[in-house]
Amino acid sequence: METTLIFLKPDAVQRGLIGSIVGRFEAKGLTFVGMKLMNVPKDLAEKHYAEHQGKPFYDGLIAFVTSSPVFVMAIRGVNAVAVCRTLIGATNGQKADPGTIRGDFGMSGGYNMIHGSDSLESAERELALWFDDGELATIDKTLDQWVY
Ligand code: RTP
Ligand code: MG
Repeated sequence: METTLIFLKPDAVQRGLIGSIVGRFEAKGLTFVGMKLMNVPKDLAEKHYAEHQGKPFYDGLIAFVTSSPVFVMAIRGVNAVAVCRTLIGATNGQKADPGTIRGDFGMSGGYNMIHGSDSLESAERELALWFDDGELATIDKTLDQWVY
């Protein structure tokens, strides 16, 4: 079991796509253990995107994700990190495969609606940034083991 950090960026929230996108993860059989709508403090955005500091798109990216609320999720499942990245699709919506979130809903490379952790190490780092200790739900899978 892995837990990954996903958030819907301001463009997805503003376009009214929360339900459509969340529904894809739910239908896939993944389990939500955290969910919240929040404004992103600048220091959190900077810590989250530290690997991109200095790149040409960095300042615009920080301005974008701090501009209005994002919808944050902690999603659990077998191979959840890779499965969620597959559901999300390539960074640029023009290149993302049909059937993926970015491939179906967007045309932009920067305003691309959604973030997903790119490795288990990133997921652990990002979950600790976005959720407090004890904030994630505890789920006893023995109670619903007939569901994937
Ligand atoms: P993310 O981290 O948001 O899940 O997306 P990703 O792994 O597919 O892409 P990454 O390379 O980590 O880039 C992080 C975010 O920066 C914006 N970006 N803009 N204009 C550009 O060339 C450009 N490149 C990246 C996107 O919002 C991207 O998701
Ligand atoms: Mg990334």
